[in-house]
Amino acid sequence: MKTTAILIFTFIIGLVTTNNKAMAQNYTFPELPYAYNALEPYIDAQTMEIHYTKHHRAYYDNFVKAAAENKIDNLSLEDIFSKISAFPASIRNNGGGYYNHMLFWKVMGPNAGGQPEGALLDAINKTFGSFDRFKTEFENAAKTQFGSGWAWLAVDADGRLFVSQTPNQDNPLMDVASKHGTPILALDVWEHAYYLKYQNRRPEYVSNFWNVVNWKKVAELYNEAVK
Ligand code: MN3
Repeated sequence: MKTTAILIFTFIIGLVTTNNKAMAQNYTFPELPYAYNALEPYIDAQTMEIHYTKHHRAYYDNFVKAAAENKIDNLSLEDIFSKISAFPASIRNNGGGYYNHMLFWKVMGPNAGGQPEGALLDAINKTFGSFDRFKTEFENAAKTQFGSGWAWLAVDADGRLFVSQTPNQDNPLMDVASKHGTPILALDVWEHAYYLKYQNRRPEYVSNFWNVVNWKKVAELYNEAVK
């Protein structure tokens, strides 16, 4: 009787494990939501294609591999980032690269630019004084990030906006970030993001970014983050 019970228990555990394995691969490589040349002339087609098919793809592939090796591929990226200091560099760098580029593609688009409306614009005006002052602060974060990294607009736990910068592929969701929150706007300032067109002129790339920001999408992300 006892043996039967153990056998049944083992069988159930086996089922659960198998089910977990089937669910484990919960990461997907997203479609680019526009054509490679859609952000011309501000971001050139060749940069977009290499950035998406080579750089982003490599972060994704390496993250999936590292997540499986570390047996954390049943966790969401948000869960992993919230305790990223406990994981090896392969998870931090590749998981960050995977997530950060997904957000970056989403917050840009053709026929974009201008400025946000509604609750997001109100929050920007309240936090930074004006939309122009916000732009200056964000541009400074992007220009002064030493070496490779990202500039962010994010929402903290109290629903307040902040601008920050992170090195390498870190992001504000990570427990190692100096300012914590949910990112709603991202700008990649790695040289691979701009060098073909702008060479060393990062400030020009940064100021042209405003022409391709999809504020409708950023506003959606803001509304979700403050819910
Ligand atoms: Mn990049």
